[in-house]
Amino acid sequence: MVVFEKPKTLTDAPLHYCPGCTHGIIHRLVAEVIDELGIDGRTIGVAPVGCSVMAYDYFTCDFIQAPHGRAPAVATGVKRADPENNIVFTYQGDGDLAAIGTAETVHAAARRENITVIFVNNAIYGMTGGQMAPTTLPGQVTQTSPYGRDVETVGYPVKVCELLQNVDGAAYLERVSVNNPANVKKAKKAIKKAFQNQIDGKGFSLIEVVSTCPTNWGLTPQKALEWLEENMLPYYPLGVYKDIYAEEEAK
Ligand SMILES: Cc1ncc(C[n+]2csc(CCOP(=O)(O)OP(=O)(O)O)c2C)c(N)n1
Ligand code: SF4
Ligand SMILES: [Mg+2]
Repeated sequence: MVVFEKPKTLTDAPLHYCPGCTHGIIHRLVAEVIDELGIDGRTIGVAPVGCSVMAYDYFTCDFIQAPHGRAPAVATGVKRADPENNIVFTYQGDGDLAAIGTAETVHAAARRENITVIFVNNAIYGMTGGQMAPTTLPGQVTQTSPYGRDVETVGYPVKVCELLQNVDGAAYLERVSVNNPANVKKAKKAIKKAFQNQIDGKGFSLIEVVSTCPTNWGLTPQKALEWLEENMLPYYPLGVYKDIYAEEEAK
């Protein structure tokens, strides 16, 4: 008999996330992967500043909370301190990873740090009340773009997978979503591969999860999923952006 249980790597703490927020699903997928790979005793997470700042309350593994945007730098230190034993992942929002933390992200990839990055792209600064993020879509209304993001004045969204595709050190980049059950399964597979790559010493892996923020998008959970499908996915197409080992094997 298959029993649907909470992953062992999640604590009993109730999640503080808003109804319909995809952070909870992504936490669960990361925890399931840690359980299945049997790495709970040696995994260390690095929490960002953002809505997931308190991720350390929800996972049973060790956690460090990094200053805004600095998670890849902190993860680098933790990984290099004991590369054979430590399995290190960062969990970061788009404001954290693609605005204030852009340099840390790009250089950790360039150095091919053997870490796993979980990047939650919800096109907005959720925690601080819905300001425009680097990934906010053209025309998207936010607290700081009340007439819609005007690319003429504030520039174009940053596409993280496409950007890192051109960084030689990046080993594995995939963009997934958790907007329906089929995509949740694909997201888990990608997250698992990103952790397995680290176990195998393969280097920098980043999984971008196209996500919702119903609260700051001003939508119900259901409408937020529809908005994601209609607006986010055409701009941020899902798929593998880089997998150097698959490319080498195919040669
Ligand atoms: C150095 C610094 N600058 C700015 C902030 C304010 N701040 C806190 S969270 C945040 C953005 C969070 O957005 P994101 O990373 O997209 O995460 P989300 O809440 O959407 O999951 C900002 C700008 C801060 N805490 N520290
Ligand atoms: S503000 Fe947005 S990202 Fe933050 S918990 Fe609520 S729905 Fe999730
Ligand atoms: Mg965000």
